[in-house]
Formats: sequence, structure tokens, C-alpha cells
Amino acid sequence: MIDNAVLDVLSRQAIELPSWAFGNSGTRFKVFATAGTPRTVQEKLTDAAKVNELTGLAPSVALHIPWDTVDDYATLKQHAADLGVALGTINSNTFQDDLYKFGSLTHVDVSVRQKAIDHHYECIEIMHQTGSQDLKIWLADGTNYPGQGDIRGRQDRLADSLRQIYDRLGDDQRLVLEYKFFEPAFYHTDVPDWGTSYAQVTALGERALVCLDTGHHAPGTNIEFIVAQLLRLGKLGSFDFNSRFYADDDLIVGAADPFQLFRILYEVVRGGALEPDSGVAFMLDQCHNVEDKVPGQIRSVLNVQEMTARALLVDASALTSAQEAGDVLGANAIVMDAFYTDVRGDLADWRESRGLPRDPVRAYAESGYQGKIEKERVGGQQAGWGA
Ligand code: LRH
Ligand code: MN
Ligand code: MN
Repeated sequence: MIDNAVLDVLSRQAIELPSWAFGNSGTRFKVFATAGTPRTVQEKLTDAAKVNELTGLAPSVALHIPWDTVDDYATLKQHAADLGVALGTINSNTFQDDLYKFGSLTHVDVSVRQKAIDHHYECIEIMHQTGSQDLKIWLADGTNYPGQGDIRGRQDRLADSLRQIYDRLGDDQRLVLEYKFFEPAFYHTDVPDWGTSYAQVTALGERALVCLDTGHHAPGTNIEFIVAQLLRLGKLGSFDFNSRFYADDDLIVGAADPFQLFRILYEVVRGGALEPDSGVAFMLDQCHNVEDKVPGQIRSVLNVQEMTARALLVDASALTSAQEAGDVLGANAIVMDAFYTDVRGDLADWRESRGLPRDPVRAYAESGYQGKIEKERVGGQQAGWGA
């Protein structure tokens, strides 16, 4: 049974939606177009606002530049506010231009590297207009063959580029550096792991932090350990939530391994990252290749909420006692009891008490919204890849 203290924490939970989740996406084999897909950034915001309206969980939307480029960001900010959402993280993008074939912030050619730095300056300009706090950097930089690049020199150039970008940030803005162990480069990636990201951001200063994308680890990696360590070090800036079965699948968070999501969120709770002043931002980074996108996002934020509720049910003092007594099975049982607690009924009651639908996925299906956008929108946008 969920008590009021847990509901109190849940009532403050906010999960940022990625604008690109509403666009068409796919694999290198095929991008399937889904009827009703947004044709503009404004329509992506309308869909995101629908997710927030039905769940009360998603008050902001991350933008990806140049995918979400508009002439006037102040107007876009107002448009979002009119819909009841805010503009959130600005994601830079140096991974789809021919120019960056051999790297961006690590590039050996000064002029290419400068172009990549300038792109980040542009993103910071946009942040000033949108009121965004975070600049999120993920780099596709890396090499495919041993000897192709000087791994160490690339690290040095990366440090220098990041320094120039960091120094351009406003006082209340932050830089979050996302890591990923492979893809699109296959031999080495310039920011492959949390340690590299940590080393790079620590050299920059207090407002540079690590972004942890749950899909960016080798199979078997203990992600919750990384969460615990980064929180301990005060360097966890944000999450990109999604699920993976194989590589960077970008599937619905909690779909592949709800227990892993629970374990991650337990460390989030344990590390105080749900506190309003924790500075940890929670974001989805997903694509809906074959399912409808709006209900896909609804399902995703509900999954995060559900596993957060279960993580909050872990009896912390009983767990500490069991751990200190060396009671291995007892300690494990306390964690498993929380994980196996079905909180769906309690969360539905709670939603109802707040004027939200008991079942947001069903409410969406019954709302007629999907039919309406399918009729109104013809020629929806691709999320970005190959666009
Ligand atoms: C890279 C990544 C990164 C990008 C997004 C589209 O795999 O996770 O966050 O910005 O995908
Ligand atoms: Mn990501
Ligand atoms: Mn990814």
C-alpha cells in the first residue's frame, strides 16, 4: 500500500519528453511512417502536451537542434506555455553532417572543430531564448579501425572544445555530457563510458555533469552502480531513459527489463536524486518505430512512475539492519518485496483524486485524439535520421 509520504514524492516527479519521440523513426533498414505524425515542432509540442495532460508527469519537452530549428524561439516558448508545457534540454547535433565524418569536437582540422564549437554556441543562444537549463552533448565521434586516429590527441582536443563551450554558458546553464560505448563508431568512441564523461566534465567545473542514457551500456553492465557512484560524486546531471534488448534500441523504458529500471530508481531514491534540489534531470530518449507515438510516450512515463513508486516502497531502515546483520537473504527479500508490489491500483486511485484519468493509455484511446491527428496531418516528419 502506498502511503502519503510516497505520494508526496511522486507528486513532484517530472519526466521530460524528447521532441523526436513524436517523429517517425526506424532502423537503417526502414523507417515506417505512422499516420498522424507531427509535421512541425509545434505539432510535436501539441502531442507532448497531450501526454502531460493525461499523466501529469511530463511538463517539459527537450529539443534537438537542428531537427527542431525555428525562426523564433521566444514564440515557440510561448506556444509551449500556451499548451501547458515548457521547453527543456537543448540537444546539440554534430552527427549527421558530411563535415563531421571524422569527428566534430575531436576533429583534427581546426576549421571543422570550430564549426562544431560554433554549433554549440548557437545552441547556447537558443537556450537563452527558450529558458532551457541544460545543453546536452552526445558525440558520434570515434574511429572504426585501430590506428585510424590518435585516441589520446582526440581526448585532448575534446577537452579543449568542451572548455570553450562551457565558458560560453550563462551562470544558470549547465552542460551535460552523454556517453555511449559504441555506434556509429565501432572500434573506439571518444566518450564511451561514464568514467570518460566524468573526467571531461570534472575538468570543466561545477556546472558540467554526466548524462546517463540507460541504452548506452554493454550487456550485463550494472547501471545502478554507475548511478550510485555518480550521485555519490555529485556529478549525475541527467538521465536519458529507454530500454534495450541488444544495442541502443531506444525502446520504451521499463519494457525490456522492469527490474533493472526498479534497481536504477532505487539508487536514485537512495542517493536523494528525487529531491527537488538534487539537480538531476529525468528525460526519455526513445523512438517509437512501430507503435503509435503518443500512447508510447504515455506508457513510458507511467513505467517510470510505477518503478519509482516501487523503489520508494523499499523499507530503508529494515534493509540497513539486515545489511548490517549480514542477513543476505533477508536484505534481498526486502528489496524483492518492494519490487513485487503491484502499485497500479493505488496509482490509479491517486490519479483519479488529482483529476487525472485512472488509465491514461485507455483515456487516450477513447479521446479521439489519434483519429483527429491522423486525419489532420498528412506527411509527418521523420525524427531526424535521414531527413
Ligand atoms: C545517441 C542518443 C543521443 C542523441 C539521441 C538522438 O544514441 O542517445 O542522446 O541525442 O540518441
Ligand atoms: Mn541519449
Ligand atoms: Mn542513444
